Amino acid sequence: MAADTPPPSPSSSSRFDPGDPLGLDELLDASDLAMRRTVREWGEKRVAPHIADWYERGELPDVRALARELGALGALGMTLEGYGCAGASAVQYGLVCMELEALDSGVRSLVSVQGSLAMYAIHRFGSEEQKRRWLPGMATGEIIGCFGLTEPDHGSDPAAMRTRAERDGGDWLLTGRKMWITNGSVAGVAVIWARTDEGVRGFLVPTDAPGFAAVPIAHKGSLRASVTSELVLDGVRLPSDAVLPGAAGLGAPLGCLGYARYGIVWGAMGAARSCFDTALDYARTREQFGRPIGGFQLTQAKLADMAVELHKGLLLAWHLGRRLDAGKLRPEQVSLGKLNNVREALEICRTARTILGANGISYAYPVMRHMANLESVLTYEGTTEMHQLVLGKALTGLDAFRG
Ligand code: TGC
Ligand code: FAD
Repeated sequence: MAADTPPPSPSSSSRFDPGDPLGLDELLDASDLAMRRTVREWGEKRVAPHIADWYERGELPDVRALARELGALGALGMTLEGYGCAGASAVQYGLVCMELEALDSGVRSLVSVQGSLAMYAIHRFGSEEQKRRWLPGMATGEIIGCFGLTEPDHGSDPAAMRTRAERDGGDWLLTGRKMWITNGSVAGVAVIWARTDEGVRGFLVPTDAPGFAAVPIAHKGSLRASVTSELVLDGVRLPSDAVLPGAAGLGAPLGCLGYARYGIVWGAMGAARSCFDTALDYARTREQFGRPIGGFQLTQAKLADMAVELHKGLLLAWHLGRRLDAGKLRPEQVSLGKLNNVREALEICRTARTILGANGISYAYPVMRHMANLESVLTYEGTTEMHQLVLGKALTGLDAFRG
């Protein structure tokens, strides 16, 4: 640059886009944008017109057809290589999670559990035979998977799990209960984590095995358009090759949570975006005291703060995605992302709710539904407190989990 050329300075020569105020789309390449567009268009046609009704009725109807369509989009196990999986980047997976959660956290949950938990566990810890048996059908959505770690009495502290697997001749016998299991009642295969004499091991349980039962959990005030179940394992007999050979110790199931938590970092911003867009539109058109409520300074302060947190959260998600694609993402960094983005997404949804006034509590708008969903998202895949403690331990070197 010539000595007399002034350095670039902020100017208003480029357009300000209220949907992308930081110009973050410039961080995405053509295939990222194409993937986002494809999933958004699918969701607008297939899910958006019905989701409020499904949610109110407390069901995700025709979940098997939905899973097959998501499989056809390449969204199931999409970052995995081989076995019919798309081998996409972590950033693309994040964008898909965001589009799906902008529809409803339940749709993103279906995909997270299928791909990032069940398929990931088989891909990472399974034998070649297990991978060939399960993964191609799971990638197309023909087979739905679930992931059973949480128990009725052991959620944040899975190290204390009671579900047990014992050797019986050449077989394994599984006994115990798993609670709050997404996809449980519609799964063809359950990845079950159980205590054994050799420590925690993972088992692939075909859900038609005698002694296995999945009981849907009713009366939920959140994640209503999602299948959530209790799993009962009453002496389920499995052949010796049902155990995941590469998974030994609690590190195995905890190691599976990384990808799913990363997807939530993006997904939560999808729910927040939907609430922000709804609130902005409402603020421009709803009139009180003779003018649009978006013209009041207090409403503008809310919208400005929401936009700041939404786009900071997206920048954080993209940064973590780039680190994941480069093989440099640490679990503590995932904790930071999940902690921040879910907490801020919930705050954005709550603020949107206030902008909509009484309409904010109506299912005619998506805000209350997203807000209630995010209460589950705040809890599953590690509660806010667990991620604070993970970060606290990394910062201080002191483990505060056990007092
Ligand atoms: P700790 O001694 O810290 O760890 C035991 C072993 O695990 C390793 N490890 C991890 N590895 C990879 N990624 C992580 N995030 C890991 N966290 C721990 C660790 O290095 C160690 O390995 P090794 O080789 O030394 O043995 O274990 P701890 O018992 O002290 O527990 C730590 C704590 C509290 C962080 C952990 O228990 C935890 O994350 N608790 C939260 C449980 C949780 O998140 N459950 C999620 C269930 S699945 C779900 O919610 C699905 S919802 C899906 C949807 O619908 O979207
Ligand atoms: P608890 O562990 O009992 O915690 C209760 C409260 O105590 C929380 O606020 C927690 O942060 C706090 N607390 C606990 N220990 C400490 C501590 N040491 N210090 C400070 N505070 C502490 N699990 C699966 O395995 N698979 C699934 O597919 C799945 N899907 C789910 C779907 C939904 C809709 C929901 C709601 C949950 C799902 N879960 C699933 C379970 C989820 O992972 C657990 O609910 C979560 O890990 C928390 O466990 P808990 O509910 O038993 O709460």
